[in-house]
Parts: sequence; structure tokens; C-alpha cells
Amino acid sequence: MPLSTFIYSGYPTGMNLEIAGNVQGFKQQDGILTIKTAEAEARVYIYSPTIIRVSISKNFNPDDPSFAVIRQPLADFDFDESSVNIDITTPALRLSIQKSPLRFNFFTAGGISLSEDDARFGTNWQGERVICYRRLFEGERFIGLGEKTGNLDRRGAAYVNWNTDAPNHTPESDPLYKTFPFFIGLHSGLTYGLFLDNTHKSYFDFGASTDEETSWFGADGGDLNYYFFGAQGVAKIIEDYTWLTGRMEMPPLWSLGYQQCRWSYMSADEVLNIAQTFRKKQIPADVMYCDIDYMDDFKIFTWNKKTFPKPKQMLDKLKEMDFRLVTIVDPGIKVEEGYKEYDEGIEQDYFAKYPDGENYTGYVWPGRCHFPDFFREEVREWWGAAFTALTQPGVEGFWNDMNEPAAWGQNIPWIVKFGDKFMPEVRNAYGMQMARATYDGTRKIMGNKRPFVLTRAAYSGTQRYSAVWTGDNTGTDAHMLLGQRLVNSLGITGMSFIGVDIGGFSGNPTSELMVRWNSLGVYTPMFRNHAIQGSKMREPWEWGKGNEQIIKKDIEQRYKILPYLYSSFYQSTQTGLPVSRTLAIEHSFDGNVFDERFQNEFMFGDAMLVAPVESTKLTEDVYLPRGSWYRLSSDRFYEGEQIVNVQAPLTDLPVFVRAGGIIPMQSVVQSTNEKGDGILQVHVWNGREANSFVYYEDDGVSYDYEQDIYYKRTIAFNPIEKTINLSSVEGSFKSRFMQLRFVLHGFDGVKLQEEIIENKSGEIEVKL
Ligand code: MIG
Repeated sequence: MPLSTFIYSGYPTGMNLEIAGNVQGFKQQDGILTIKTAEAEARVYIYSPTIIRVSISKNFNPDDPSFAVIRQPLADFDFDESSVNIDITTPALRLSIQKSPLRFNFFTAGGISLSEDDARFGTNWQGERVICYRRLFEGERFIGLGEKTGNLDRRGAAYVNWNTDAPNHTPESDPLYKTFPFFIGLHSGLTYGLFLDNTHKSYFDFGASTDEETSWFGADGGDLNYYFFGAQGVAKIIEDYTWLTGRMEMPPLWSLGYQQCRWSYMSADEVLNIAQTFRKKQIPADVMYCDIDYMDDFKIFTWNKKTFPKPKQMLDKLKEMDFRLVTIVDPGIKVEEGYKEYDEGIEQDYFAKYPDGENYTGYVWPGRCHFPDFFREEVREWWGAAFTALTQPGVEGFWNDMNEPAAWGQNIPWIVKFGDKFMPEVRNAYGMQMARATYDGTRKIMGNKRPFVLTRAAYSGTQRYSAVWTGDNTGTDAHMLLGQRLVNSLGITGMSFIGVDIGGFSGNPTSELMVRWNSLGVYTPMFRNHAIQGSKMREPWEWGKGNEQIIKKDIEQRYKILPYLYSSFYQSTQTGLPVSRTLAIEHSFDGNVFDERFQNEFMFGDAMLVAPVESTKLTEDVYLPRGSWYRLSSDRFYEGEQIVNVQAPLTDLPVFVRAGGIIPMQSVVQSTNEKGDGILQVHVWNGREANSFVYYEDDGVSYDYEQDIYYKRTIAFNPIEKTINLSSVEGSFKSRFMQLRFVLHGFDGVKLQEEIIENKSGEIEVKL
């Protein structure tokens, strides 16, 4: 194992300022343009016409892996040199590298400035800490950074990335659990993106307490290694970012159903009882969870012999009721001789260590623990294979908690080593590597079945392995709204499959808040009700008869829209566009979208606009952007680009459909395993503009879709020709819907079409 040459100093010593300096020479070789100054070296790579990478360092590590990036740069590119600049031009972008002093300035192909180094400061070091100072444009806004509190527009705010267990966080706390050092800048009607691929503690300052000329970003160590995205349009930048860092796979369909969790259901009997109650009350649900108490003494990959004596029997019974089970796993392995994972870990030397070779010990739930070194491949494989203890009885979902990593007291000594790095160099990627090990391992041992992986800590690229949830929120309206902003922001950074603890983890929500939050959960990519130990029970029937009915109706709505939701996830797998989308993606230069009153609104898939409303308000001002809109619950029509005051009773969250919107729905089912009536309802809302929607279906559980065993067709609405057209089916999967029914909204003189037609695989066209 090569010893890292990096010596971590915590706070930079001496504060001696070293600047990138003047260019002394450059060369191009193997697709890399290398530029040398007295103090540093810069390397420039091109990944595509819209993606350029710049990496600046005093001391490049020859071994330079990225946890996030899965693409290779182009083998070669041209540049022009003049006495003052080196210019690299692609069909979309120009990077102009100023020689004295060294500066990196990006322009559109047409020569308009997108992003520039601050002319005064550029990039420099204080000790090992490296910072890049950038020009702040007039009116420039910033969105992104993933799971960060504060406003949608991050202008005037500053953030730190340092994955942290953050129980009792507030709507202002920073940092939280995850690191996504990627933001999008918006100014002059132009868009650009910037991804700092560096796992050290990192900093982003979007003009907070600086003059009006500077924003900056950087890290406590490592290279100033960033990818610049120059595509025009936020959606295109997200597409490029997820091309670079990967996209999610199709999730198991059952994981899109309603999920019921608690810390903890204390016994197999309790788990079965709750599941049974859902069925008895006919409240649809798909997933039960076991939090930490299912284990024997919190030992990962064990079951409590008293309270969960026959896991297979419990799982068989759950299966009979069409429920799946997700179990939690933490990274900490209890120090206890005779415990399999402990013994194996010691024997094979799989735990994180101090430099003298001693295993690091931290305290978590099991008491004294060692921590698997997920940065090593053989450790990931060992960890992944251990899941047979859970998969054999039939568990299909794996919830990775505490992987910031968390230990009581938070502070893992900075001298602890993971792989050949010290903790502060890679801490921000630990959770991602755990999720990766969990995903790779369970995918392997589950044969052709899709595992569901959920992680709390994450780094850019985690979408390839896992869904995420936003950690320990609180049962208040402010946290409900914060949660939506976190979901919307995570969507900008490549994560689509996201949940929040519905109802709030800590505290006890009022029944109004529970009802309201549940109705918002219908439009959250992952729909999970979860609560802390000691809190009041949270299941849908715990809130009084009337509220139970509202909650049930809302959960039924989730199941009705599953065909639309599943197709929206398919879109995420293809383009990286998230299921929940801040309005800033499509309306990036509409100031109302960033107004604090409206910043929580989002599109749920292509067609639905959702406006979260606090539980204490029964009417709300909603901003409807460009286009025209219908209220989903009433078909009431609204012109866009206006603020409307709408009714928002607890029974009817304000949800709107875009004119021309196409939403495939199904009948209410009790779980995703149930067939339903076999009729796909194609809902279309009238509009002036043509629109289309890619409908996607597969078996929902296996990887057969990789073998073309899927079902895909485009549903198109054409208002001029007055037709709805379904293209002929692509793929060899047989739809579970034998029949079709069109449901038309806002078409004068055309009623709901009662006629049910055969869902044939050839082209289908209906005249309106
Ligand atoms: O120290 O497993 O965020 O969802 O219920 C707390 C118990 C550990 C934190 C997670 C939460 C989970 C809880 N865990």
C-alpha cells in the first residue's frame, strides 16, 4: 500500500499565500494540456463539447482516482496560443487561459462571458487549503450543492461540505449528511455548471460577506479539480453532469409504493401486525422496515433471537401479504470475539486503522466498534457478501445509516486511515463507498432481482447505487418545507430517488401536519413515514377516523399515479433529470421562482406542479409559471405567469397539471404486486401546444429490461390535428394493462370517454 504523501495540517500553517503565478511553459500529451507556473501546475482536459476539466495543484498525486466520475476525457484537442492567452474552443465553449497571471475564463462559443477567475486573486493556497476566487456577475444566482439548507437561490450564502450526523438540525444548519460540490450559475440569461471533484472538507461562498465582485470555492487539501459545464439550459447541464457521474438504475417498483418505518418495530409480531392492519383497513402499502432493534445487540447481519426468532417465517408471511422488508445496517462492527463479522474483519484486516496499524475504535449503538474500510475493494466485497444473512430469509432492501461516518462525539481522529488516505481526505465519500459495497454485493447475491439501497451520507455519483433520505428532521411545518427544498436541490445534483421522514423524525407532529405532510409525500420520489423512538405511533390510523380517511385517499392517489411515476423514473435513468424538479430548472430566469414565497414549488415529473402548503394555512398564494394550468382536483383552468390564491384544505394539496399534460394512471391497488383492473387510464389536459410523454413499463423487479424486455411507447397529444397518438410498442415486455381508456380534461364538448379499447401494441390513434 503506497503511503499517502499528504500531511494533513488541519488549519493551514503559516497562512503563507502561494498563488498560481505566471505561465512558464506548457505541453500537450495524451489528451492533457499541462501548464506550468513557478508554484503550480494546471491540467486541462476536454470531456465533451460542453464539459471542460481544469485541475490545478502544487503537487499532483500520480494516483488520482475519482469516486464520482465514470467518463474518460477526449484523446486529443486543438488550442491556439497568442502572447497573452491559450484558447481552447469547442463547438459550444471557449476556455481562455490567461498566461500572466494564470487565469481561467470561460465564454460561450459566441464570446459572451460565462464564468471567470477573479482578475485580482484567481487560484491560490494558504497552506494546503486551495481556493479559487471567481468573478461574481451582476444579478448572478446560484442553485445546487444538493442537501443544503437555506434558499433555492444560494446567492449571499456560504456552505461547508463535511458529512455530518445532524440530529436536531434546523432549517439553517450546515453541514448536513451529504456532499455534492456541484452548483449551477445563472446570469445574463446564461447558464453554466461547476463541479469541484474533491472529497476533502470543501467550501462554497456565493458572495456571502464579500464585496459584490467575488464568489469562491475550494477545499482544505487536494487539487483544485473542477469540471466546467457550458451547456445552455439547466436541464442540459444536469444531463451533462449525470452523463459524467452516472445515472440511477430503474428502482424496484415496490420501492415506489408507500413505505412504513419506525425506530423501531420491536418484534416480528409487531411488524406483521402493522402490515396486517394496512391490509385490513385497505390502506395501500408495499414496504415495512426494521430499524436497529431487529439485531442481536446491534450486531450488523444478525437477528435478535428473542424478538425476531424466525426471520424467514416473518418474511414469508410478509410476502403472502405482498409486503417487502427493508432492514437497517450501520457501518460500526461491534468489538466482540465470536461475532462473525468482527472475527473475519480482524483476521483479514478489514477495518480502518491508525497509522501504527492499530484498529480505530469508536462508540456507536453496539458499544465499542471498528469501522470497515470501504475504500478497499476486498472489504467492499466482504461486506457485500455478508448480506446473505438478510437476503436468505428474504430481505430485499438495505438501509445504510450512520455512514458519515457517525460515532458518538462525531470526531473520528484525523489520523485514522481509510485505504491509503487519512480520514479528512476522504470522509465525504465514506457513505458513498458503503452504499456502493451494499449495492454491488446485494445485486450479486440477489441474482436477477433489483435490490433497494437507501443511504444517509452521500457524495456526487451516489445515484448509481442508492436512494437517499434527508436524515433526522423534525415534525414542524418549517421542516416540511425545508425537506422539499432539500429534495428539489438534491435533484439538481443528480439524485432523483429521495425521501424525507414524513411527519418529521423528532417530535410529534400535529394531526393537521401529519395529514398535510402525507399528502406531500404522495409527490415525493420516496414516500416513507418514519419516526424516532419514544415518539407517538405514526401509522395512518393513529390520527383519528376522519384523518385516516384523508391519509388513505392520498396514499391511494400515490398508487393511481404509479404508471406516471415509474415512467418519470425511467426518464431519470435516461437523462438524469430528477423526478422532483425545482421550477428553476425550466424557468431559470423567472424571478418569481426564487421568491421565498414560491421557492418550494416543484414539478413532479413532466406534467404536475406541486405547491407545498403549511398545515396551518387553508388557502395559499401559488405562482404558476409560463404556460397554462389546471387544478388536478377540479380541472379549474388558470393562465400562467401569475400569482393565484387557491383553496388548500387538508384534503386537497394544491397540485396543478400543465395544459397539454399527459398522465397515465391506474386503478387503486393495495400494493404494487396487485394487478388491478388491467386498464391504463391515459389522462390528457387540453392545451394549445403539442406535447408527448414516454410511457415505460417493465416487470418492476428484475434486470430483464437490460435484455430489451421492457415496454415503451410515446403518447403524443396534437391539438392542431386533434389527436392522441400512441406509437407502436418498443421492447418485448407484455404490458400488465390489457386495455386503455382515455380521460380528457378541459376539452369543450368532449366528455370523459367511456369507451375502453384494447391496448394493442401497434400504433393507436384517437380523434378528439
Ligand atoms: O442514532 O437507527 O437517521 O432514521 O431511525 C440514531 C436509529 C440512528 C439515525 C437515523 C434514523 C434512525 C436512527 N438512526
